[in-house]
Amino acid sequence: MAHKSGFVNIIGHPNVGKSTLMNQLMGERMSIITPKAQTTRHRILGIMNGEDYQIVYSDTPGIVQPHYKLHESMMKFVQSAMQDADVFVYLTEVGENKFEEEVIEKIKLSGKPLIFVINKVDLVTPEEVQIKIAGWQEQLPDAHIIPISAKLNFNIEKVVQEVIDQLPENPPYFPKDDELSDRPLRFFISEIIREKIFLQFQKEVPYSAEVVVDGYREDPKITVITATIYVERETQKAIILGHQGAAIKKLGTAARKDIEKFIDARVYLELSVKVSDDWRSDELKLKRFGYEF
Ligand SMILES: Nc1nc2c(ncn2[C@@H]2O[C@H](COP(=O)(O)OP(=O)(O)OP(=O)(O)O)[C@@H](O)[C@H]2O)c(=O)[nH]1
Ligand SMILES: [Mg+2]
Repeated sequence: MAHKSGFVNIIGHPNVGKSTLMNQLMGERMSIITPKAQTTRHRILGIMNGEDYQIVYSDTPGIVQPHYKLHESMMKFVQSAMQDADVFVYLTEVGENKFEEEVIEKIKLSGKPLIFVINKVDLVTPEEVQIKIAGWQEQLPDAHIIPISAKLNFNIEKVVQEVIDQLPENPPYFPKDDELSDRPLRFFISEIIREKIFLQFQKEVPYSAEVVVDGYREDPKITVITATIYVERETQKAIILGHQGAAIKKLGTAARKDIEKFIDARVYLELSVKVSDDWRSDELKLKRFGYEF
C-alpha cells in the first residue's frame, strides 16, 4: 500500500485548546496548557508513525495582532505553519463566532484540505452543538467539521481518522524511529517550568518570563537540572522570588514533580531569576532565546 505522510498544522485563536488537542492526538504531553491566552510561543512538532503513514502535527501560537517583537516571532511560526501544511486543522471553540478570515481565505486558496474542529463542546448542550455545526457549515461548505472536547478526549479519534483520510501520498518526512519531536529535551523542560509560571503568577509576570535550561546532568541516583528564569524588570524578579524565596520554592516544587514524570527519574531542580531588560521587544535577545525573525 502507498505510504501517506504530511504536515498537519493546528491553527486558531489563543486559548481555544490547540495544545490540549495536540497532546490528545499524540497521547503524550508535548505542549504546555494553561487557562491563560498566549501560552504557546513556538511551533511544536509531534511526529506520529503508523505502518503506512506518518503524521507530523504542529501546535502553533494563537493568532494575535503583534504588540511586541515576541509576537512577531510567534506569528512567524504561524506563517510557516500556513505555508507548509498538507492538511489544516483550524480549531475554534463553542464560544467563538468568528474565524480569522484572512487565514481561512489563505487556506482556501492553498487548495489543501481543511478540517474545522469545534472544541469545548462539553460546555454546551448537544442541541447547541448542532446549531453551531450548521452555522459553520454554511460559511464553510467544503470543510470537514468535527465537534470535540479535547479536554475530555471526546471525538479525538474522529479527527485522527479524518487526518489520515486527508493525508497525501508521500514518503515519511522524518526518519521513522521513535522520536516524537524535533525539539531537544531541554526545550520541553523549560516549557514545563514556564507552564508553572503561567499557573502561579498573574498579570504581566508570566508574559514577561522566559526560561532557559542551563544544565542537565544525569547522576546515578538523581538528574540535576539548573535553569534560569528571565524577567523584564526587578519588580517582576521580586514577585517570582516571593517573600523569603517562598514563591520560587513553590514554583520549583511544582515544576520538579512534572519534570520527574516527564523524564521518569528523580530530579534536583535549581532555579534562579535574572532580569533581561525588555527582552520581549529586543530582537537580539529574542534570537538568543531561540525565536526567529
Ligand atoms: N471545557 C473545556 N476546556 C478546554 C478544552 N480543551 C482545552 N480546554 C481549556 O482551555 C484552556 C486553553 O487550552 P490550551 O490547550 O492551552 O489552548 P491553546 O489554544 O493552546 O492556547 P494558546 O497556546 O494560548 O494559544 C485550558 O485551560 C484548557 O484546559 C475542552 O475541550 N473543554
Ligand atoms: Mg497552546
